[in-house]
Amino acid sequence: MPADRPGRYIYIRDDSKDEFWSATWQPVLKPLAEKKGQGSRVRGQGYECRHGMSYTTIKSEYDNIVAETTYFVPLKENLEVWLFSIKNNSKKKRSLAIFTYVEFCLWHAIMDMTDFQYTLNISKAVNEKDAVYHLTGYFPNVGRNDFAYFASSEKIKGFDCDRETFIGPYNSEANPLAVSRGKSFNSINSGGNPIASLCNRITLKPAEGKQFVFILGTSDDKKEADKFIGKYKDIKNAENEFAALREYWTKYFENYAAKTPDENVNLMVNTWNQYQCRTTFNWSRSASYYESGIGRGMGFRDSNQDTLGVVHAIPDKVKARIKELLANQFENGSSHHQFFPLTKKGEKGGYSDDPLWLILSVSGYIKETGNVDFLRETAPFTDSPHEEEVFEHLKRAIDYVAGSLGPHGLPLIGFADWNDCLNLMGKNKAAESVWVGQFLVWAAREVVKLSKTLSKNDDAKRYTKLASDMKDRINSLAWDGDWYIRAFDDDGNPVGSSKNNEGKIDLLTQAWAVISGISDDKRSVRCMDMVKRHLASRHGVMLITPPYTTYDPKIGAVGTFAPGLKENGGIFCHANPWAMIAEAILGRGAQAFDYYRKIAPAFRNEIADIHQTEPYVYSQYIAGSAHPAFGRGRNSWLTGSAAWNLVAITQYLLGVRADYEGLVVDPCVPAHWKNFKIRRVFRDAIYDIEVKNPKRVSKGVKDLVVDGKRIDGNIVPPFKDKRTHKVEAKMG
Ligand code: IFM
Repeated sequence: MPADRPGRYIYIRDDSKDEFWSATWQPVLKPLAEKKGQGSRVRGQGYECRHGMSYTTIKSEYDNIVAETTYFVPLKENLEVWLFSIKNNSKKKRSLAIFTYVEFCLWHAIMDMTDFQYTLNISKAVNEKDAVYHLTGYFPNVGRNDFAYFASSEKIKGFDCDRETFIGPYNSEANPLAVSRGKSFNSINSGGNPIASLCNRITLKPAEGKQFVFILGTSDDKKEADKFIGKYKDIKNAENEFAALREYWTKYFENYAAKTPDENVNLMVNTWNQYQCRTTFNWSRSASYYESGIGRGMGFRDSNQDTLGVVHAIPDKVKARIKELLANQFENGSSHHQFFPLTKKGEKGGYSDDPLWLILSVSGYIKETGNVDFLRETAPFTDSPHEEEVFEHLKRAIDYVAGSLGPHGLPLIGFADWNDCLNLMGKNKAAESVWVGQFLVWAAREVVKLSKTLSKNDDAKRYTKLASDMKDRINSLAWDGDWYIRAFDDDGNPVGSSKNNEGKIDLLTQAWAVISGISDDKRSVRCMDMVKRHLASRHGVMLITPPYTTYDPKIGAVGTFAPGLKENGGIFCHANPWAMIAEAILGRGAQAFDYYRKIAPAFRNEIADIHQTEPYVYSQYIAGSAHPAFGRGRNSWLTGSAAWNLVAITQYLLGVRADYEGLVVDPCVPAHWKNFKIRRVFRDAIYDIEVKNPKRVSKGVKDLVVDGKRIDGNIVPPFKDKRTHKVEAKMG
């Protein structure tokens, strides 16, 4: 049974009472002292857990002993610090033993699962001074000699390196034998399951406290490991590293900060949403609580989208990531679906939308930085070392998608498009995606703008025509009467149409009709009204309705999910921002904001018992109305929801977005908002923007004053002068 057990614990033992508990409540589950108003759902679970930027602090109290541990990874070191403090709040002297415990993995995730007879016979962990070294890292076929280590800042009184010995034959992590008997076994590990447990003993007078630093690191150089062990003997070094981490995040957030009338919005855009964006950028979909790190690497479409959430803060890292992504494109313009972060090896293909996401990330990077020269830099292909200019890569992406059309002249859907589970292709190889057609129009128009910047007029003409033809085709073939259909199946029948019994309407083709600009005003309003009527719910906008009730091989994996879950009628938080953006383009600020607040985690804190996932990061989806757990979030953290929600709120609702010519100020907010402020770093200058809304409108900037001078239009030019510029925008 999978359980919330991270395999890293601190046990505290009162030797005079032969009693022990854990500083983090789990895994011993001893009833801890509750604080007034703490509101724990389980009696005795009175600990406080605070998550901040790159750290977690857990505080607890048992029998007047207060323990607090802050966990973090220093900025430039391959190790985790546990800054542990313990205080005696009782009136008596107390003799305590601190047992730490770390369970190691065996270095090679696949062999750990498929050939553990091997790994369990090569494991090795030993004690040296105040540390345990886990030396299993040698795999001849991997050719690396990494090891892990765990160390205490204080002299230890005992250790264990072997799990079975420490835990005992019939015990568990809740009552390890070494802890319950009050003494380490001093076991080493030579084959079997390696762990590191260190025992420190202290005596605390009343009101006396003590601090420890425990470090858990990995290295391939013993000297380096020992250097860090020495460094963290001094608590000050841990405190300094923690301060440096805080400083890092303070600086990071200085790139964008908003002050709006809504505290939940401020909380999301200024810290948590940006923080989640940075996490998804780092990890893509490769390893998390939900992803084991083996099956999924850096998603090609995912990583391209993830750049949107961080490009304002770390443009150079974004550029480097785009280069990696470009190198996963084939010479024919198609691309791998994912690649692995360590080996950089790509795999899988056949997703019809993948190639086009490159245009999103490259154009986003250029809009932010103004670095048009990037288009002239070169990158290789995944199937050829031959290098071509970035611009050429983008053209090939478009040409590939535009050259893979089906019977209606729409893009073939391939294995799937953005919706991984809409697998329509059958023996005719004829299924087509209307949404990829819309996305192609958006991408081609972006490439037209880039062509013009490079004075490539023939390209500009060619892609203008391509976009216009595709737009006309979609409008003549895919308008269902009230909304756009989603696709044509392998036999040419519509999917996402009023004619279907299930999956009658799909959010994607409505929102993207507006975003790509293919729909006229009438159709835009109509299809988004239909989104509200059929897909909007009190917990957010569902992806499709009604969900599929059975698996139909002609429709694909979407029908394997219970109705209301994931792509089968779930509230996909990744796709909801597209509804927000579409509503903002239509100028309907109240509706756009309503969609925003329905899924933004901070607003869902009030219903945390229903939502269940963390109230500070987006989940991939929230269960839709067809599911008994309607409103329950799932798969938090590594999801495109992070970047797209940040784009929707900052660029389309608060409305300040980077464009090729400068910073566009184009807010669309609830009409009752009086004013709000944004401070943003953009191309080597700082912009202090104040938006005033005296007429209480939702959209439209009437006056734009930059450094006291009125300017035409709503684009603030890039000053690139490292100075602060005051921008006043009056809506009306
Ligand atoms: O578009 C995908 C994404 O790449 C991974 N998560 C699910 C989304 C929708 O299928």
